[in-house]
Amino acid sequence: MRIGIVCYPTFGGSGVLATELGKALADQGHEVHFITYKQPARLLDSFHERIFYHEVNVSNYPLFDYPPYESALAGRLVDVVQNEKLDLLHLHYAIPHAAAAFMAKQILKEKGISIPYITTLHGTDITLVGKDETFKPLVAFSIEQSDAITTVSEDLKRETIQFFGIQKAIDVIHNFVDLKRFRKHNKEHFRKAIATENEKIVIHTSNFRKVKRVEDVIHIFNKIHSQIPAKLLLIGDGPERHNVELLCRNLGILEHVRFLGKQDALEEILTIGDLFLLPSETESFGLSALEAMACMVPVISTNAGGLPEVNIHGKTGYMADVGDVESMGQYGIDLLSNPVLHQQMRENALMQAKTFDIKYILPKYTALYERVLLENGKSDCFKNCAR
Ligand code: GMT
Repeated sequence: MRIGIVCYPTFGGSGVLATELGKALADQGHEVHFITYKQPARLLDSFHERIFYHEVNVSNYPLFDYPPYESALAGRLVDVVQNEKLDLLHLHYAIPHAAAAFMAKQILKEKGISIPYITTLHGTDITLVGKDETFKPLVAFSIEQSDAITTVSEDLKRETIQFFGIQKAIDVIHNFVDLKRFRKHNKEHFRKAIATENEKIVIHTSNFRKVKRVEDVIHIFNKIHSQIPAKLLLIGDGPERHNVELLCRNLGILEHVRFLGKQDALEEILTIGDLFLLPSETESFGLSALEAMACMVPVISTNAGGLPEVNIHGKTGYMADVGDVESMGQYGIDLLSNPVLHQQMRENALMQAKTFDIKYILPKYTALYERVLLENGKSDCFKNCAR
């Protein structure tokens, strides 16, 4: 198949997932075209003969206080579909990708070209941004017009139906992890460099947006640290970073907290972790928790959104209500002070992560592509185009 993937090229979960999916499809012999405004972060380190990148350039004409990205994307989609003879488009994140794909599809139809599009909803496009009344009519319409819709959790499917009243069937295809990359490595030297006194290592990774409640991470860590010698590694960056640093300073724990910024080789850091914290306000799935679990790191998270589909309370870690930092801190103490329980949870975390192995999830996407192509009378292209 020749597949066009549209995503946000940043370090966010939806962009990461879309890029890893594209790489896996290319490994299987499909031709993958990324269409976005910047080279996706996880594509930068590799070259693949079947992966192509098409940049969307938005004119910065002085009249445009708000450069029309959606129109530029629609125009680029028309061009790429037509010239690269794409079979289908797969959009990650509804806003503004689904609307741009709808426009492109209509334009191409006039030219006698049929291009089905699949929209994968990742979470904040529905739970936060999608709930902005300004976006609602366009988001609801362009999702509904998709040839297929997927969500990354059962919970997000429920939310989407409830809020947008979507009538079309929604397939749930969970996030996946590449267990060959995310696994426990022996990095004792790195661990010793960070935890010079053999402290426990607690990790959080996110884009430091409000929804992640990174200040709660600090309060949870503070409670753990009051009883167990520990270090906190914070990976990622974003708007809350400054407040978080200030809070660490006010609590007098800054020397036990390391801000590592954005990191590519996440697996090398996760592998030295004893505990992963994800106290988000909402989380449609929680890819970062899954990646930690694959590295045998138990997770303490909230029970919001799709997190209970990933983190199993009392087995792979613990969950508590949003904002309940006391309980999350106490769970951390219980876990880190009990080596037998800790080891058991490490193993359970890996077992659970294995159920989301890319080898189980990728066929769900390819089966969906096949179905959509068949429904659109493009069965030949499915048979002929896999190389
Ligand atoms: O976590 C973020 O804020 C980034 C966001 C994104 O869209 O890039 O991640 C969302 O998509 C991920 C991949 O499907 C999910 O694992 C995350 O749970 C989801 N984030 C939220 O729902 C807050």
